[in-house]
Amino acid sequence: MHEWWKEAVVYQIYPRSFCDSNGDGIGDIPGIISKLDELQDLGVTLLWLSPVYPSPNEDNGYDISDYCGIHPDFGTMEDMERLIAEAKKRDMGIIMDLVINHTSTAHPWFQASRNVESPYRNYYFWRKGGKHGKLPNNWTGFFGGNCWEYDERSGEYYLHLFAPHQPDLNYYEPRVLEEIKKILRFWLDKGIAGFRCDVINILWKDSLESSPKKLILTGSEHYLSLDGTHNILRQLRQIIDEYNAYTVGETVFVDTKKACDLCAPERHELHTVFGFEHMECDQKIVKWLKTSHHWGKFMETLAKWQNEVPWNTIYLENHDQPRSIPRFGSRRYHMESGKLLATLLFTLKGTPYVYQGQEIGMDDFDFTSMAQVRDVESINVDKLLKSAKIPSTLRWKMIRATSRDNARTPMQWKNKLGAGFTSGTPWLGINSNYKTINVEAQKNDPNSLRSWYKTLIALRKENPTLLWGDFRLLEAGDTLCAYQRVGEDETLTIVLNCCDQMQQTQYTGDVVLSSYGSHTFNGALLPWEAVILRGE
Ligand code: TEU
Ligand code: CA
Repeated sequence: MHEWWKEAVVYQIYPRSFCDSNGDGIGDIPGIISKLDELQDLGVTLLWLSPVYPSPNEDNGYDISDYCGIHPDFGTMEDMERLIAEAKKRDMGIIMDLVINHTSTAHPWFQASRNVESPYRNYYFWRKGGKHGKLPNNWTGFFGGNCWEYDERSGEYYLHLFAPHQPDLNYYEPRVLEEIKKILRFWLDKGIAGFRCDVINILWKDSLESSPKKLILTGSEHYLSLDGTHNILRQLRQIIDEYNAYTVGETVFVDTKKACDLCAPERHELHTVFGFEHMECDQKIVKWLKTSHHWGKFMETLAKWQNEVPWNTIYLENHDQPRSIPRFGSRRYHMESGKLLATLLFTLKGTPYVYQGQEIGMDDFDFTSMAQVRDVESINVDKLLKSAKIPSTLRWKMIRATSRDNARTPMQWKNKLGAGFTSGTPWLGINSNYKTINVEAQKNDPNSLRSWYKTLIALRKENPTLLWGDFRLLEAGDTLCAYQRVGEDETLTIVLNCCDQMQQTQYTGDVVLSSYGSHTFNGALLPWEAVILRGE
């Protein structure tokens, strides 16, 4: 089926870091509106906004205190309505971040639930501890450490799989899901196109028993992709379908089988999921232990998802991951490898996601110490490593390579103080390379990375083979990858030279596009060159 969201090109906005309209150093909704023309020019059709709701910002908005409001830092509900309308005028839809595994501790439900007698008590998981400060169970959380916090007022602990300020909602209490359904309708009635559903496959906890498994994420067998979650998703999907809206679930620790259980069309749960497997190819056990990146393994993983999941999301970056060029490409061939990564993004089968700044090749942060880092996860991990007596130079090396702040530095619009992001002091340091890497410098340059994104987006929109053609892997090597998209009356062959050297290959065909702009092809590829060929 050719549903509308399969043809979409999604652009993720991290609002705090996108565009600041009033000089307070924080990106905002009027700032986003002021950039809609630029986004339309790029060709993207759906905008996913990371959370813009009221929040104490312990985890930059992923700790929500009011699901039906707008954080004053970002503007007003009128601004939000204007954004939806202005986007619509430009044929763009908006998807909101739906964070319903947990709320903020500042949410009125949680505040009420601290009272043992309150009808809201059961909205969260409250448990007594044992003697001598023994916690209710031995689970460990996503940001490291245990996941119970003691509340003086009620004399019990509450469960939080993320930061202590993010208490998990208890879906055993049926009223919780009823509240969530109302929230869905509230936003869908405002005309949004769908939701990106935060850590959506961990909603249901089957028990709070301790786990014999002592490794990473102890206890996770009690909440990863369980039947209770599938059941909740089917209920939410009914509302989504009433509005012909779209959902993409952020699903942690899923293999292709589990992914299919969450997004196969006949199951009526999510439309698509974000898998993590390709993003975990360069890590050992946990994300803070990086190993080198190998294209062979990376491409094979992508190919596995291409072959086994009915419709994929294609992404190489988001607000939780370091930037893609230094990670999968080459600093030496910055622009060239950026173009190759873009080619991969738009020629695989699925709905592509571009994260803000990716289209101009934004780099990881250039901070020099922990003092500049704001990410709650990095700060936590640094503390944990410190208590394990890991020396500060090694700690910094790990944080630097993995911190989520790498992707959260402000958007680089112009070569001027504040990078065109803000006229004030930015909430997070701007990368000093804004002078050369910025939208203005690339916008009118036909050879820029941004122009290459534009070219590929335009090609994908008009080419049925790139949209619907079957995927067939030809080669997954550490320096050379090739695959085909097989359409009804044409076959496209995509060849990627994933290294700093030139390479002679056996591939032939007419050039549809080359990232070096060449029109002929004799099998030889320049460093990080990507070509799309017609014919086999
Ligand atoms: O992320 C969930 C998640 O599992 C990871 O990507 C997480 O951020 C971390 O890297 C685990 O090691 C989502 C959001 O994308 C993230 O920004 C939030 O912090 C998190 O949920 C909690 O809401
Ligand atoms: Ca602002």
